[in-house]
Amino acid sequence: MPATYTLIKKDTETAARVGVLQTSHGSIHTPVFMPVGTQATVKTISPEELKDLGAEIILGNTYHLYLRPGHDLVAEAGGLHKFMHWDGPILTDSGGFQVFSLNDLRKISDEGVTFRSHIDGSSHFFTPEKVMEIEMALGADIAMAFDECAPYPCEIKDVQRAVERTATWAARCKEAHRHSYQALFGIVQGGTIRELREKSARDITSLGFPGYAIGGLSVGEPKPLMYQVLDYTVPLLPEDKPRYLMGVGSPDCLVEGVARGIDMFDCVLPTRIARNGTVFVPEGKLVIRNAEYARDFSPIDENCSCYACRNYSRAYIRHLIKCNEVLGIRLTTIHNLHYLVDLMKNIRLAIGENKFGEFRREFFARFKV
Ligand code: PRF
Ligand code: ZN
Repeated sequence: MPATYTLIKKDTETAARVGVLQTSHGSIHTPVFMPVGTQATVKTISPEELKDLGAEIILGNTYHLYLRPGHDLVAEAGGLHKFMHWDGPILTDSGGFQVFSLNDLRKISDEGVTFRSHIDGSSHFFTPEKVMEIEMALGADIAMAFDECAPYPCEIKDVQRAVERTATWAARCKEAHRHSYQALFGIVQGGTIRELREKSARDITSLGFPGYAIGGLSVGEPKPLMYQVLDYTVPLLPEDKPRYLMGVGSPDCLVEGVARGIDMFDCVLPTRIARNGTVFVPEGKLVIRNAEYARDFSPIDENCSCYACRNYSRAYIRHLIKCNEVLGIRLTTIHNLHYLVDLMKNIRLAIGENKFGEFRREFFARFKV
């Protein structure tokens, strides 16, 4: 059964909505945050711990898994779910972003992208057909089309070429994609140029996908500009399909994305900042490495019910992180993922009660960006 989306309730004050996305590995309640497991693991966290946190879907990366251990090896293991012992839903990103962000030696043509491995410098060629072959072998529940993400800032003609390539590549992806249960989502590009977003949305939606992502945002543009692009782009996407804002995961952006009608988010931010000792609290970000927490024997957040907050103090976690002890970054990672999963749960509850506008105002009265 390929992923199917059911819209359950729309907020009356904003464009926020709740829904359910059903896949063969379980249901996902939206809006949802997807923890990133680039190399077939959410760094330092076991699948059982992810389940306990309440994570309903995780993300894997085509680019990384193709280079190491190789998609053929993952297929031989029985697919990504079995290989990594996660039986819940998985989404794989196509490499359309990683190839551009991790490679300075890449060469793009209409046919595809030549790039060098960041691991051993070997040369590789990604085409839409190749990426579909890899994503089908990995066997995630949702595969992303191969796209071109233009940087920011960027000349209009380059954004335009990325929009055109993204459209022809999306059509080629759709043509090459055959899978019993895997859904293929299209990606809208267009940078911060309204006419190009409109063209890309027309191009991609006219191909007909079971879900749509907005790519090319959160690549260095100011947040108000990203919100503006969402304001005019989301309404161009069909209401009865899920909408995914790629690579966005700071709490304030999740609330603002949901307010504009986004259903799915992913980002390395919560797990990455956890590893350098930064945690989310209702007031914003807290740098637990700081000296001011050396004798703070209270939990990260006394109202948080995560494993770290139930059992450990800021002083202890700070000590572990200062000593580079693995448990320290495991605890901050567990807390940050729990914070976002909980935030999304509370957002869904608020939309369900038609109180999301109020939730948003209360959130920003406390949370300092
Ligand atoms: N395209 C793909 N993956 C992505 C992005 C994109 O534009 C982004 C941009 N924020 C993150 N991940 N394929
Ligand atoms: Zn916690």
